[in-house]
Amino acid sequence: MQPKPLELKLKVVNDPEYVESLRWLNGSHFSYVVGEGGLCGNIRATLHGQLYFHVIPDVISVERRRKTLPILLDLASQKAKSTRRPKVAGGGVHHLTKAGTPSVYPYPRRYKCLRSAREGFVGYEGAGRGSGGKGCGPTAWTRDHTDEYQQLVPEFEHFAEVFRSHEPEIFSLQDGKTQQRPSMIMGKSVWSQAVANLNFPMTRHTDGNIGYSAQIVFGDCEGGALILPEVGCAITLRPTDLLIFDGSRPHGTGPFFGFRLSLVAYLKANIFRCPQETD
Ligand SMILES: O=C(O)CCC(=O)C(=O)O
Ligand SMILES: [Fe+2]
Repeated sequence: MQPKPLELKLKVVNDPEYVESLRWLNGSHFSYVVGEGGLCGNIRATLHGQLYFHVIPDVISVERRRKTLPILLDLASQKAKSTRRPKVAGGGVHHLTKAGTPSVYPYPRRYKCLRSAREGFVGYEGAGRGSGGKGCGPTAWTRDHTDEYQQLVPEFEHFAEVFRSHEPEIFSLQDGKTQQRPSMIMGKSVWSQAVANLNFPMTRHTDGNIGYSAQIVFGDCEGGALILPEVGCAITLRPTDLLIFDGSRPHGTGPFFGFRLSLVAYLKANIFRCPQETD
């Protein structure tokens, strides 16, 4: 039996003192000193009675991490054709910043970002951008790495099983949605796509997702909390933790030193604009 999580009732932060305590690195990238109220451990938090996040401990075993990490490193080292980096990787002064100008970068002089920052997408693209403009099919990495993809699927299924056992009602709503596009879902999970972010300090952003996302963090780093500015929380995930959170709420990554790889699985809204499957 899992120990009961600490239940938190969150409030939207209107506190000027808290806002003061976030030192903005630029228009959207905040600095947060972990230790000043950072959360860690077995926590379930709600806002107005709705689940905001749930940190579930002891989910990712050493064995699972050992198996998955090399695949995720490969995934994250792709040269993404379209990248969110210019929008959300931040600029200005950052602990790890060197004036990196990756080739995918449209305005090399306007932004500075981490030379080592990488991201790669696994699973399925919805309608619209991505997949070379075609959309509605597997991501390039998924198409080219069938074996590796098949090895990742049980991980997403494992996250989904943990999600189901801890949040059965929310899970079943999301599961119901996925039944409309089963061939665009990663295995028997409730997510259509995932991103591996390597050394990628995301600025404040929201993702165009439906329902709840799942996140794990690998690495050897100091800092790197997931910051939820709307509710004044910063969560530091341990290597064994699974985080279930609503990616449509604002979030971003605090600064960190060292190696950090995060994997976020989500259900993209645009898969529901793909043609209906017929059987
Ligand atoms: O790396 C993180 O902590 C956040 C990642 C994220 O928000 C995303 O990939 O959309
Ligand atoms: Fe995100």
